[in-house]
Amino acid sequence: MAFREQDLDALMYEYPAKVKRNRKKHILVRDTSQQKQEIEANTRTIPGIITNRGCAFAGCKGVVLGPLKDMVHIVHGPVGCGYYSWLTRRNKARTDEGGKNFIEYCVTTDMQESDIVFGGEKKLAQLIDEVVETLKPNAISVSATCPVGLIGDDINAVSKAAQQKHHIPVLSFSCEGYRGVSQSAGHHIANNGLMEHVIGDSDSEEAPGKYAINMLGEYNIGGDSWEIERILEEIGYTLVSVMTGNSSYEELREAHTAELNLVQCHRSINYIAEMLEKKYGTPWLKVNFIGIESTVESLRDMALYFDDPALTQKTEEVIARELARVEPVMEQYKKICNDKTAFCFVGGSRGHHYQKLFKELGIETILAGYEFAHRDDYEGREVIPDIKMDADNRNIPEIKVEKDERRFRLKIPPERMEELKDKIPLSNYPGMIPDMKDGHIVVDDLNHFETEEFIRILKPDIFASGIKDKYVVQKMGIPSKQLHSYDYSGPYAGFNGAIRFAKDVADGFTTPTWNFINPPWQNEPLLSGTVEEGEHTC
Ligand code: CFM
Repeated sequence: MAFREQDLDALMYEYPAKVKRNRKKHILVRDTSQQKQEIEANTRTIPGIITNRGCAFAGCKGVVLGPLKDMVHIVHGPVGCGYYSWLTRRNKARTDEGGKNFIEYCVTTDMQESDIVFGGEKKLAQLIDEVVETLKPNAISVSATCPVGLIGDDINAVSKAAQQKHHIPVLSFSCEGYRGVSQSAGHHIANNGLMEHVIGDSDSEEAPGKYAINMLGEYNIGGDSWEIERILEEIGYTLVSVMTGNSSYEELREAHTAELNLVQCHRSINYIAEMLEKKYGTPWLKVNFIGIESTVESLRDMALYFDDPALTQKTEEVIARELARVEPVMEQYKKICNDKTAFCFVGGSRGHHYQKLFKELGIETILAGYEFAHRDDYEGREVIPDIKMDADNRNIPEIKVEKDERRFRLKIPPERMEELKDKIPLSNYPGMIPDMKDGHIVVDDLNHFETEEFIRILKPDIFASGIKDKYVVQKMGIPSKQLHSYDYSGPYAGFNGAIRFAKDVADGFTTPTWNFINPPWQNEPLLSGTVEEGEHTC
């Protein structure tokens, strides 16, 4: 069914006028006849609306810092903030030979009422002492939760003193949950801290090998980066660091030596990508390793950047071998998935990245969106100068990064850079909207009410989102795929990941479970009543 802009009014029938006006700016129906379509994003969710978003603390400690395995990440706050950010994101990490791995630990100051009243700085300092003594990490992060900001504990001063006392880096992050409008603010805060205190903090001037790259915005959910690394290493790339999946403080210190930065998740890490370009002259390339075609395209873009016949040849050899292996398997699953439709609503990049993989299975994404992305993730980076700064954005400190006169080096000549920009997404991300088809819907910060209404009207065959809405939708009889945690499956990236995804999705359609589930409304109406004559009782 074709959905039109006018249909939105009917969909929002329950909303008060003010809410309706607000939400309409966050939803658009793709119309390619319009040169430019604008969407509102990265603004506050209206109180009372059930959003899927998280908080700034989640974005900083949970998303960007959490995967760094040789660090201990201290949660300064009530025990709940520590407990609920403990292993809830599937950023996997292996212990390297002789290396440190604290990923399974939950370390928190467990603030009590007396700490809230009298301050928690002493408790934090004691905890840092204990962590250094018992775990001996390579570095420590301290992340602030809401009450810490409210009572004014100076985590910077405590961390600095601890750093001097123990001679290991103790980094503090003022990422109180209420800063900004979502976890996106936390990404920015973490990016700033890593750039200021970690990246480039080593004496190395040379990369450890040929075709040296960093992989930014890849968090090894369900083992994704291991599959990407398998491919890149076979081709001959030297992976200096991954930010931050299965990575470490020690790896990140070397990141300035790379020749190119790949950006998988633009939303969570574009700040570091930009700062690395400014400080060291390292360009960044937007890649997407979700889906076979996207993986092939990204590998070819990388080869074009390095422009070395041996690398290009090896790239093509690996692509040809992998395609011959995985395409026949994908064909089998395609028979089950073909001609189906999907909703694809995930955090800040997967709502876009997974559309091509769905397409390879013959599944059309008819509604997509992000929980917390910004306008540039929807409309492309050229809108950045037009994005209005508001009070929430100003709440996140900007850091000033300047050219490192000693280490700055243009990795390729400016003319070649300009030439390449016409061919590959170098220092650019065109966003989700240009890839959507006419009549398809883009929704920012989709909420539970709208989820149910869009499902009622568009009846998708599969719903891709997260834990908060998965089971509600599954009880409607619609297969639901968690694209944050992958439903405990994965990897979904690269060639092997595409096959696993295809299998999981096909299993979702064919499981006999659906024969045993009858949603209540299929058997009986939700409400029934009779009209009888009689006295009013109210
Ligand atoms: Fe980037 Fe992510 Fe995402 Fe994200 Fe996230 Fe995640 Fe996500 Mo969940 S960093 S924006 S804050 S790709 S945890 S690994 S799946 S919402 S789409």
